Amino acid sequence: MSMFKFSAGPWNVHEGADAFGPAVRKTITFEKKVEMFKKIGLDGVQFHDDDAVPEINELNDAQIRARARETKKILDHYGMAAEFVAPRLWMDPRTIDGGYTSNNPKDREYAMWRSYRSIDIANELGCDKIVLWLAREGTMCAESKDPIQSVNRIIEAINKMLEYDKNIKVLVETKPNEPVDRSFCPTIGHALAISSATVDPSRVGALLESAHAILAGLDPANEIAFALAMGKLWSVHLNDQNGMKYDQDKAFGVENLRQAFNQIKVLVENNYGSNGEYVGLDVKAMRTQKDEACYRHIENSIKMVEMLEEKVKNFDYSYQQQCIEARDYEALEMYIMELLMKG
Ligand code: XUL
Ligand code: MN
Repeated sequence: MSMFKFSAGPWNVHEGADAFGPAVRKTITFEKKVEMFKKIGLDGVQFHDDDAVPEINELNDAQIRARARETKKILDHYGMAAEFVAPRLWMDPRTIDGGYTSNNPKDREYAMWRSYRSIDIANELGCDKIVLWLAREGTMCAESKDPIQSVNRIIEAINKMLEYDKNIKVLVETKPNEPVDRSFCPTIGHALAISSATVDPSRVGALLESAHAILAGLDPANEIAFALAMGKLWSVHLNDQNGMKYDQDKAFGVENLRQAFNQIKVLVENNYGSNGEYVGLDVKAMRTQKDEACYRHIENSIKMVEMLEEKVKNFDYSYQQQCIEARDYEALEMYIMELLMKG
């Protein structure tokens, strides 16, 4: 039994289309996904604004709130909570050049409209967290945006959200690239610098995704630790990633077990979750997976977390101390290997 609450997003169960091929699995309704999420042991659902309110662009503010209340009813029916709402600022023709950092003022206005509506939706769903994955807030052509003005535009956008709602918290989900070539906010350190430059740093924190840290050439456990040290780790997206290539969103721990162990170790040791934070999973099923087994990657990720929690419980801290005192890190390293490989 895990000490953590788990969440996932409806996009984590998908039809399997990729950049080179069409869908291979049937579409599953939102309600069915929520029902299955509950069954496999999740406690919360992560939302993009249009996951909660489909066709959001076609609706007025009151209609958006009403539609969000319908979604809330489904959550309530299955005893599930909403973890966060994230404005989807990368799909619309008005966000081709980014949202908050677009060179077009009309597009920036649209990005704010989606952000305010995300806050309205969060209020209807009973959650106080807005996640900003700054998907296109960067460049494909380095000279196409002023990098200083762009950072300031991100800060300004967050300030407007903080002012729009005095209770809402903003979590910046960092990622160094994809879909852009160069992001303006690639790592947790960047997110926290942005936080400190806003009108209310106490309401701006971070979400660390394992794969995104790996894409930045960083160790996800240390990124988690950095945010924890600053009291700013308000969510995580645990998953895995084979090296610095496209964003893979593999099941947690399947590529680098030691790195996964260290993520769970730092979360457990610091009592992550004691303020209601979720262990979010942002994992993608392999395209080869058949319809009937298309939740397996989420189930496997939960299992990996649980098994690694067990390893942390069995971790011999006095032996660690002994190795540190003797400065015998080879012995410590071998101890970790044995801990992870023995039954
Ligand atoms: C993209 C990613 C997103 C965010 C939510 O890489 O991780 O799914 O987690 O917008
Ligand atoms: Mn993510």
